[in-house]
Amino acid sequence: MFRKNILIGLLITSLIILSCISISGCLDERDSQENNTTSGEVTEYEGKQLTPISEQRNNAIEGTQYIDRDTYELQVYGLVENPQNLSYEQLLSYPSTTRFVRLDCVEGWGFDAIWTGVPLSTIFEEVQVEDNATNVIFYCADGYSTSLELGYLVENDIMLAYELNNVTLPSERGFPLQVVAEGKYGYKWAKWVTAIEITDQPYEGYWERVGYSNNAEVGGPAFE
Ligand SMILES: Nc1nc2c(c(=O)[nH]1)N[C@H]1C(S)=C(S)[C@@H](COP(=O)(O)O)O[C@H]1N2
Ligand SMILES: [Mo]
Repeated sequence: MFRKNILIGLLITSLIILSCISISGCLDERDSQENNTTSGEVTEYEGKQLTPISEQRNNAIEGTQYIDRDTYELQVYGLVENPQNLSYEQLLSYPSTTRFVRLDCVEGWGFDAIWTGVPLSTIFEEVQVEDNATNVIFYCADGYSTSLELGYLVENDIMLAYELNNVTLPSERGFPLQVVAEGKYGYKWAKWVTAIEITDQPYEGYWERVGYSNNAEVGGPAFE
């Protein structure tokens, strides 16, 4: 009789422990299951719905690049008075800007997000871009490259983003930096940027070289 009571007691105790574990597991996951987001990620900004990072597409030419934050440097050179290699910490230390921008891939898909980063004009001031400069080339860790006009970047206050939907850019999304080329097709949104060259020549990047428009204005022709 005594042994039977102990056995029943043990059984009840273990049932209680097991159910506690499963309930707390459910509570932890409930947040991210409801809206399918990474922890800390925001899903709305100034009344606009954002696309969860998990639902944003990634079609990079060589797959995800993994960049070490501690050894990373952004090289900025070309038609500048003061070429610089900027560390990740230096990039984070500049005044940041945040805004809602939609990415539209030329293939017809897209997503809405908020981006936080450093305005390129801040970096241009830092390196002292020369007066005759007209174009900016972005080189990436996967061998990808693209270019944008200096005037477009300055006039539209285009940023190099290090955060997406309020979280640090995940590696698959371009850590440490992605160009938020507002109003331009996705192939201008260079990810895993490692170098920026300032030039006075037009430049054709990876997709531009095979015929995609170098202007790349969203809504405009894909090819030129
Ligand atoms: N380094 C690098 N950047 C890149 C690409 C790439 O292949 N490599 N693809 C471009 C294209 S075609 C698009 S549509 C966007 C997609 O950006 P996302 O991964 O943020 O969705 O990244 C752009 N930037
Ligand atoms: Mo794209």
